[in-house]
Amino acid sequence: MNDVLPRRAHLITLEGGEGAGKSTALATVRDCLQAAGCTLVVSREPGGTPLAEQLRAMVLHSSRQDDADERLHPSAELLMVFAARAQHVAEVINPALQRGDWVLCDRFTDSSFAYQGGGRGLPVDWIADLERRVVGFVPGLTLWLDVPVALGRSRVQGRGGVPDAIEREHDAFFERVHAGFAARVAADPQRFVRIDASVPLEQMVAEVTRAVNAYLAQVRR
Ligand code: T5A
Repeated sequence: MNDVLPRRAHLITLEGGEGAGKSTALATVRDCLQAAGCTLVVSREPGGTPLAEQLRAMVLHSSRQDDADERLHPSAELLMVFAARAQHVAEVINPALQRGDWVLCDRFTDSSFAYQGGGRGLPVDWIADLERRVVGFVPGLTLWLDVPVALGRSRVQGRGGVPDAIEREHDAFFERVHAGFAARVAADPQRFVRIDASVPLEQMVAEVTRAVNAYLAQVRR
């Protein structure tokens, strides 16, 4: 599926399950790109524009209570993350890439395949169709921060705070999300670098730095 979509070399995305350490990895990638003199836009999904951030809040906080009168339907959730993405691609990502800037994005379309496809069980061909129509390209590099579900969950719990609608899901949901990411990587191994996110942070930072510098050397060859 992915192989028919063009790559955007200047788009780097970070993916992974809950508590994988994306915040630290994002700062590491940003530092590597800035050190290499790249002009950079850092963004996130769902979100990245005012409207897309409103959609994010609706997705993550619409049904906080288990006894809420109205739960967000999985297909509505999928369409909302893609509505946010349509806005983000049109307003932020495409203009930045057209200027020749780099874009570093915390989560992107692979999260929809993993969470709405794997986690919620929605048909992967729906998601692929939305990806083709709404986005039309894939990143040049995607770092998959791979952490066992139980470890990631324990880190998030250790951080405290009120869990959002997705964080309240059960372990079986997150195991399906993990399998969803693994399937994405297997389908497009050239785009992904798997980072072992179960190791101490300093080790993960070193692995991320190596991967990004190797990618920069390849793109600039
Ligand atoms: N979503 C998103 C969809 O369902 N569909 C979509 O299409 C998209 C784009 C977004 C949510 O939306 C869903 C997926 C998500 O549920 P988010 O803000 O990206 O929300 O969500 P999270 O993944 O939940 O982000 P987190 O901030 O919770 O996770 P991180 O960034 O991976 O975790 P981080 O860096 O905050 O780390 C958590 C804690 O663990 C520690 C950190 O210090 C921190 O305290 N930690 C480590 N400790 C020791 N060793 C390590 N290696 C560590 N790594 C992290």
